[in-house]
Amino acid sequence: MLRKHFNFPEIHFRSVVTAAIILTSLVITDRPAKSAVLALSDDNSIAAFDPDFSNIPSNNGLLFWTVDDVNQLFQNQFWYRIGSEGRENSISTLNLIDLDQAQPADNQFSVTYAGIDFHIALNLRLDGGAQGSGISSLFENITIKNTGSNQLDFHFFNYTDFDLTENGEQDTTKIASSIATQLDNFTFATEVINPVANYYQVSPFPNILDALEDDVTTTLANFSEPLTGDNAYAFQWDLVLEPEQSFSINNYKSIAPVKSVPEPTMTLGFITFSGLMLIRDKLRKLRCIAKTRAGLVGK
Ligand SMILES: [Ca+2]
Ligand SMILES: [Ca+2]
Ligand SMILES: [Ca+2]
Ligand SMILES: [Ca+2]
Repeated sequence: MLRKHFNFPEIHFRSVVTAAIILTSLVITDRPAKSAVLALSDDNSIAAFDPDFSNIPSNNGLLFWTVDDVNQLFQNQFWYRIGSEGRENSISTLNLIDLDQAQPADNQFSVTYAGIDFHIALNLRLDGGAQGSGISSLFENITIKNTGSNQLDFHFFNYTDFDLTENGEQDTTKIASSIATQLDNFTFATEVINPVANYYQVSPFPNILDALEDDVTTTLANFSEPLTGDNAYAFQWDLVLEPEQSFSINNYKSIAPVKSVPEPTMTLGFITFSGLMLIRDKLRKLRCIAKTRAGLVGK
């Protein structure tokens, strides 16, 4: 059973003002020193992604996301499985073959991993809001390419554990095939994905993380009822890729203060409905970006 602990002492979140200082903070915590932790910063927001493998499952991938110095995220990472049977593995177990964080673009990076007969390219872009606004968004584009000469039966998972307002215990989470929402008294998080997932699930932490890390084949359960407590959720895409074929996924995660939603005494259902009103615009934007990306993928 995994035990949850904060990835970093809070003092480091509150004292950092630049990505460079984050890197210094990382080195002096008890997390093993990593030369390649990628810091993202934009306006009121900071996030960090560790592209290297850690044998502590919750220390892989995106490790925090602070908005106005308040951390909202415990972990966001990707797992995969080849074939209909066998175990899943974190993408950080693969060979990191490319890493690009072009300066001065502190708010984005891309990493590419290579497995046997496939590549996974991950692009992350952080867009913080004005200082004090409590608003932030994180855009993820993932491209999976079959680099072999045979058909590839590929299963891809995006796992997300928001702990809103620095504590997940009072968070309520709901998920469906193309959207997840989570809120507490202060913060509202939404994730919109494109294309729609084949499977999805919300469960108390660490059930999904355990399932992604064990030796048993995992298919998410499509459990979507709202859950309150320290939850995590995941989406699963099942793909069949022909040789040289690529598949692109776009995920749009956003954070906002509950007070910015124009109704003071709403239920989760109502907020979800409000969120849906915003989604049309987001999906339109995602399709637009997906088309642009698709143009790049074939090259
Ligand atoms: Ca911004
Ligand atoms: Ca909370
Ligand atoms: Ca499993
Ligand atoms: Ca949580």
